[in-house]
Amino acid sequence: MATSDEIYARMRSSIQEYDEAAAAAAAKEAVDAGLDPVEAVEKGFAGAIRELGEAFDRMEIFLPQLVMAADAMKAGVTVLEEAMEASGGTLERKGTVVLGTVEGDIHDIGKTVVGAMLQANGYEVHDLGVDVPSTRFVQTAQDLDANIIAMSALLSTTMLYQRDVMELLRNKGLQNKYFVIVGGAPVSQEWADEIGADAYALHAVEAVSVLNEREAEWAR
Ligand code: B1M
Repeated sequence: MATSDEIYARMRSSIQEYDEAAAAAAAKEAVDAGLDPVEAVEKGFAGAIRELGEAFDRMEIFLPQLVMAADAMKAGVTVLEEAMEASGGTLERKGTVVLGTVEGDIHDIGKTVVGAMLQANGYEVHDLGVDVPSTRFVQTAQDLDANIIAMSALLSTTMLYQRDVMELLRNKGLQNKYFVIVGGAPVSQEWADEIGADAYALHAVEAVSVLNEREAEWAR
């Protein structure tokens, strides 16, 4: 049986080689070995994709290669996501979350990991996908009578749409109706404070712990 480090190494090289089948196989190996799926995303796939992002920044690789690497990562994350969801299958549903990546932004891997983790921890998650218009976050939260709006942004240009949603909520007098949590690589606690969001989380595990700890603020 392979060790966890060997499995993580296979996960990393599947991304570096843009190999979807190898990424899915390595993820399956991680699940079969009983590794924690979220830890496997971080220790296996995430480091490799971030390194490729930096290589893209230095113009050592081109966008099609980054896309192929992201596709490989998605194939692997899909396998791990199923494992995360399965582990939450018997839990009682907690709050209802409307989740998405903000307008103009098509990065969906981190958002999907956050959604799967929330689901695995008992939250009912409505994932609106990527490039979600600000009005859709608010309208869906109203339609579903949700407790929480969760917004991901990976670009410093698109994080501004998180502020847009906050303004929309204030204009509609809904700022106290929903608990808003924001996250994504360029997002910080300072930004969350500046736009008046209720919470910020650095990663998926923290998103769960923040919402669990602050249940009194979003439960109605
Ligand atoms: Co893009 N991209 N990208 N990209 N990409 C970044 C974000 C970038 C930092 C890369 C770089 O230049 N070094 C840079 C942004 C610079 C900036 O604005 N500061 C960038 C750029 C510039 C672009 C394009 C503009 C490139 C171009 O066209 N010239 C373009 C934009 C397209 C668009 O959105 N309109 C673009 C496109 C792409 C791809 C399509 C090739 C691909 C995305 C594919 C996909 O998602 N299906 C891609 C990728 C893969 C990346 C990097 C390399 C990796 C992102 C990722 O998946 N990480 C990224 C570099 C980086 O992040 N260092 C980069 C793994 C994932 C598990 O982590 O998403 O951070 P992450 O999510 C974490 C946490 O952030 C947090 O929890 C997650 C799990 O722990 N989190 C939350 C996320 N959302 C949260 C929400 C929460 C709480 C926590 O609460 C609600």
